[in-house]
Amino acid sequence: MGQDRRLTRRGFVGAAAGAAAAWYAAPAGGAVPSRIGSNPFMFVSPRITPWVDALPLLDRRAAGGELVAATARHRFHRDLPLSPTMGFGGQSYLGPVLEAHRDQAVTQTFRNEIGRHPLADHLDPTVHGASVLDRTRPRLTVHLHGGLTEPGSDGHALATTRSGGTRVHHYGNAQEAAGLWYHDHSMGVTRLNVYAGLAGMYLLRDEYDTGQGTNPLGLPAGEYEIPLVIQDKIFAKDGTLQFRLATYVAEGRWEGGQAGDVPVVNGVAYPYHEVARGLYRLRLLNGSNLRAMMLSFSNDMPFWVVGTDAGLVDAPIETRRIRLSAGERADIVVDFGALPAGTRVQLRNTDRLTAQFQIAVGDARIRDIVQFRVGAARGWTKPVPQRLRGGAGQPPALPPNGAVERVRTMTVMELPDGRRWPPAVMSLNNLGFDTDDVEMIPVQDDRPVYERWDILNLTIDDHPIHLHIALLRVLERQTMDVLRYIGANPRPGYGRRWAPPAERFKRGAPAAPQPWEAGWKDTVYAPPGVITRILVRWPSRAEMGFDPDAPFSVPSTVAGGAASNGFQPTEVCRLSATTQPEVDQARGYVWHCHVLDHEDHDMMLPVRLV
Ligand SMILES: [Cu+2]
Repeated sequence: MGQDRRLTRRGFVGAAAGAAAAWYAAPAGGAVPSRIGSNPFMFVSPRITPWVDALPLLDRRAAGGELVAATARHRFHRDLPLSPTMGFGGQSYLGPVLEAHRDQAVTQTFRNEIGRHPLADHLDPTVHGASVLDRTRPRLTVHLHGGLTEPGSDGHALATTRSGGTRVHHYGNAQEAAGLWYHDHSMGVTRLNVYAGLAGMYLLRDEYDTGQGTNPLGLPAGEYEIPLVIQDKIFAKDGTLQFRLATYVAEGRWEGGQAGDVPVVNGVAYPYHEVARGLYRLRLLNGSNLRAMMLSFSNDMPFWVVGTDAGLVDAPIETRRIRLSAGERADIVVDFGALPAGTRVQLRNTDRLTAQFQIAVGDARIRDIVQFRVGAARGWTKPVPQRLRGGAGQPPALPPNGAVERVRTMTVMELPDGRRWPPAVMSLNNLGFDTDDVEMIPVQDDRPVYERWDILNLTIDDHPIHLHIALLRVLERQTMDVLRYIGANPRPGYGRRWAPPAERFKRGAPAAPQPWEAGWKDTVYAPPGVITRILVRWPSRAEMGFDPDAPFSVPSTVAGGAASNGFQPTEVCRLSATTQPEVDQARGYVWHCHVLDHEDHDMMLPVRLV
């Protein structure tokens, strides 16, 4: 394959279907699988008894001060042994729920005291940014997902520390109450660091959504407000945490995506929780690497969405299901008071992995996730609020969509890479993270800037797209003719922007967003073969109160490590001379796919606000 290899119709189909077919034909990677079920291509966890461990209620503490990330040992289930893991703030897995208040700035120091990586054997030193050093001296950089954060505190993927290092972040908290979360974002190892435990929730409060029982919105609070970090895991034959999923990919090779067969909530597999008869506010986070979940209750009871990624909706939205991609959050109110004492009801997932994933890897299923046991005691007996915005004692109603100043077309692709195994690299706009072709956003002093982004998912996989520092609203989705689009627009070599407009290739009528996608978000589901149109709101300089393009330091040793592994995703890739090999400064933010395995390799691009 030469430098001008084009992604022809045949080439593109080959990138997806061909890869799956090739993987089938490949020999297993040398290591002996620990346990294989009916599908010889995937690992299966030992059978685990559900509903024997209580749901852990995560520690809460005020944001600010020092949070140490360290290696630990954690028990995911009564019948499983201690697993090597990572956690923040002395927790053996995940971190405490940090609580902050609007406009009360905090200084949050993250200290890296991580020892040998608990998933060292799974680490692939050949993907972008990773090196063998990450096995013994893992990197850390912490991103506050959904935060309006100055660039040097945003947890840029290259702004990492190694063991012993600290990084001081300033969080202005100059934004509405919302359920944010913090997690590692280190280039090339994010999927392993988060899977091992480096994530936590960050509840931002304001004068309306105070988190107290007296809150003017009438939302359940105290013991009736429960953060739920939902994830999926695989456990090895010996019961310890495993990352590797596919038997035919050698251990220590990037696998394309990780989906487990055991649900873990707040760090425990199949937990139960005893609830009083009344309303509960559940702060849901899909903290999985890849898996999207369609969540409902086993008795099909309705519940109410009161907030999405970035804050409250105007009024509670009654629904019986809600879909969360990896990285998305939902703020829901559930009425256990309508159920008789003694009722047991499970929060469950009815979504399946994509057909592509099932063919290539297998259908690792997650169904019932957490069991609620309704007791006799009365709990939060106030009614479900009628409205959440626009009234007295409420934040202002959501504004109408601002006028779009610019439309940007973005492509989501999976490209063949014959020199790798598995033979694929993930890409946005046919570019890699080191591109010089940086998205430049002209921000204004005194008003936000609205753009429309048309995200074209040209693959047959799901990709949830996350923008740092921006807010977004889902406008509509429309099917497109991917093959005709590709045929009509020859793709240049990797590393040159390729995102032609798709107007001529749309099919059928646009579909409105799902009811649970109302309000401000920061992560959006981009389904395969679909144009996902979003309104992107870039904050004004006045709102930010900082220079969004201020340079910040990046340890050159880390960057050097990145360059020294010789990452070259395809024959036509050239690492940018301006950012490699010795970087000591960086600017701006990133946008990326929130499948952690994808952002690690190399579905993440820079963006600058200028
Ligand atoms: Cu993706």
